[in-house]
Amino acid sequence: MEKTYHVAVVGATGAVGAKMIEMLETSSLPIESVKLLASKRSKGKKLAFKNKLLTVEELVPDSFKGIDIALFSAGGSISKKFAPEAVKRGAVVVDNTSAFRMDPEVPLVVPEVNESALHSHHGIIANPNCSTIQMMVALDPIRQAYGLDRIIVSTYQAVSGAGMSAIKELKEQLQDMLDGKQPEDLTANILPCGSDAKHYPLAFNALPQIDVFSDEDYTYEEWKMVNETKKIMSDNQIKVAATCVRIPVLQGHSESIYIEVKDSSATVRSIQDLLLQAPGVVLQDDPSEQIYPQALNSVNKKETFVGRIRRDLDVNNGFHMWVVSDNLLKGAAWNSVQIAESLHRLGLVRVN
Ligand code: NAP
Ligand code: 12T
Repeated sequence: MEKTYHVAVVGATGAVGAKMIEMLETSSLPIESVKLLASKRSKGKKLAFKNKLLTVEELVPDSFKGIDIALFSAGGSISKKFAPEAVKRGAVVVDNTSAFRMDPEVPLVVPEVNESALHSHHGIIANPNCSTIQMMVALDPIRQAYGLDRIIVSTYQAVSGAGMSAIKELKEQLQDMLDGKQPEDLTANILPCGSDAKHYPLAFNALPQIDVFSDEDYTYEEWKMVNETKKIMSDNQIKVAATCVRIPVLQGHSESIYIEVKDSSATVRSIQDLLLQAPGVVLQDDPSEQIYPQALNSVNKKETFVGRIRRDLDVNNGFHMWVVSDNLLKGAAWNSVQIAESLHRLGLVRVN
């Protein structure tokens, strides 16, 4: 008889957790049961899974008794505290936070790119940052064919990446503006970053800060894109710089990406042909018909959309492109469930 799994979702009431539940409903994973975990605040709340109502339970260490797979998305401090508790009780953890991503013992996985890294797991697997994931899906086929020397990326990130409370804040600001409020009278308590000192309105705005500032005046979100790219592509030499910007979009991150490839035989046409075949990629690139990826069209899709591929006007091996994906799906919930499916297919749902 096929093994079936007891699955836990930690942070089930959040923006990512809600999508994890949806992704599990349609997953090929043989699921025996689903346990929904969140804070004490949500205890007793009921959420639907496959036409059944499940009751949200408060997260405690013993929540993981009998659990085979635990999907974490409740913030870094919760993962640091509870992921080891889950592993201790025999569960494999797929963690969506930045808590373990750069730990050399923890595989950082985008299944289309480095699924084989899963073989070395010791109980915890990290899901990369949303902005990194979609960039890896688009660029790895190009790296494999032509080599990648450098990446310069600017992101246009949706507010849902910052959670339910940020979504609510933006919606209220947008309504207030339409009702005639002046920008200086808007309420801002969360964005650009809940834990930072100052807050600014996002409505009808663009904020060049995601997460807190760090070394060299890059934000932590920008450093995540740099460091995670090197780890996933197993290349410490690759040059990467990022500028991460929050825009008043609800769902779907967009990225303007400039690359320099190593092999000078690459052309726009050959890159388009590669991406037509690439796993998880949909090419949407026909300027003559105004065809290009758009955040609105990426919502609730699992794929990464690529278009606007064109050569740089001055640098021989330089190319530009526009890359869009649903930050809550490929950027978070779908990539995590996809990792769980890979673990199952490879016989790696076990802790050692
Ligand atoms: P969110 O909408 O604010 O949801 C937070 C979730 O965490 C809620 O379910 C909340 O439960 C739960 N939680 C908070 N404190 C808790 C506690 N003390 N014990 C147990 N559960 C607790 O946030 P989100 O957007 O879903 O993101 C959640 C986390 O996922 C983020 O902090 C981030 O680390 C990660 N994330 C990763 C990516 C990525 O790039 N891969 C993208 C987005 C988010 P209550 O409802 O009970 O408060
Ligand atoms: N601050 O998982 O605010 O590292 O959009 C993902 C998204 C952190 C993360 C965001 C963030 C992460 C955001």
